[in-house]
Amino acid sequence: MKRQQPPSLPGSLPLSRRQILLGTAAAATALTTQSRAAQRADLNQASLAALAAEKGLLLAASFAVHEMDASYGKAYAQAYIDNVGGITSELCFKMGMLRPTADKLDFGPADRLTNFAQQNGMKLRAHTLIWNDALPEWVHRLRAGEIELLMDAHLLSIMERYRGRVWAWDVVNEPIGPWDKLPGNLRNGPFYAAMGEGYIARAFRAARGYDPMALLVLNEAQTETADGNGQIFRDSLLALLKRLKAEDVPIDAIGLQSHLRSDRPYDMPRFVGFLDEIAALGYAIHITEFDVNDVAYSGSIAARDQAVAKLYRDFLTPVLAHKAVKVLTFWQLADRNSWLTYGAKEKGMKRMPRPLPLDDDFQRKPAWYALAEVLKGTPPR
Ligand code: 9MR
Repeated sequence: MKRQQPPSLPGSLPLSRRQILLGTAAAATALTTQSRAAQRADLNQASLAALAAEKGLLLAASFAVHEMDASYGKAYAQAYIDNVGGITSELCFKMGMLRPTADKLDFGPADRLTNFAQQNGMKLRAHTLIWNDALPEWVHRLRAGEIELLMDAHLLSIMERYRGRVWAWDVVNEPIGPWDKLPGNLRNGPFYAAMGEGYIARAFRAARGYDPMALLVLNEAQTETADGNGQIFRDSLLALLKRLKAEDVPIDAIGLQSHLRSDRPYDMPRFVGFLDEIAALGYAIHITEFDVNDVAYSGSIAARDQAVAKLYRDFLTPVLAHKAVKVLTFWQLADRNSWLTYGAKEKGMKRMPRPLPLDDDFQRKPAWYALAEVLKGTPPR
């Protein structure tokens, strides 16, 4: 059989095999570039919140009302309207904001936040009712009995006012703190000092009474890393949850904050095993404060953004695939508003962190696209 000659272009010499292969490779590259561009265009059309909702997930981000008053306030609010279906109060539901002094309740910012959520059809997570940290200074001067009264009064006044408008309450935040060397590795502070571990059960029981409809969440930090610290947090949290379960304490979901860091190790099968254990106790799981501190990534901004996007992919793919995980919340949406950025500015650092899906101008970063891809591939629950 006569060997077929490679096609020749008019007026040119027949193409060599190598040229054809090169041509094919170039065509293939052109195709992949084209389909990548098409994929990007496709993702560009996508709303992250809608993609997440298709999979039975709520996509959310923390929100700070004072940012609406900044020069970029309109773009700030719009970024949330465009990207998320839920918001978490970053500041205004904390005791220090609601009760700046012992004799005053200031509902202004929380009302504003609640209205913003309502006007835009967003689910609202109130963060946080009881936390042994970030308390107004006057609380530290109260006696044990007064702390008990304060806890009960606080839960009643805040939950009665916002009941029906809050979708989930972070009732207790960060109960674990191994550095305090207390039984169960619990974190010390006024509430623990006054009531011992019992403050947790008491807060949840009161919360259920004051708002029987909303989700009640126990929110914890530092459980994500594969190092010894992560292990202590995971073990201590699981042990606490088992004790609370045995006492029938009404908790609906466990919040895992997930402030990831580029300089820490992660072991996803191990972390997924931890999610399995929480789910086996009957709790839903909410990822409540996701961001990536890119402090250890070097190189250009583009290279750092790619590395951040990779950690988004590596962490979120198995986590969002877990059926017990119902919510993914970012801690802010755009780099300029991140607690990490404010912290870096305060320290006078030259290099600003880039932890979030949107940049300083609320434009999409590689992390945004990484999340969109992960959401597309996430199995529905
Ligand atoms: O991002 C929040 C920062 O602006 C506040 O100053 C700080 C104290 O209220 O809280 C930060 O948010 C924390 C959250 O409430 C609990 N988990 C860790 C978050 C980052 O520090």
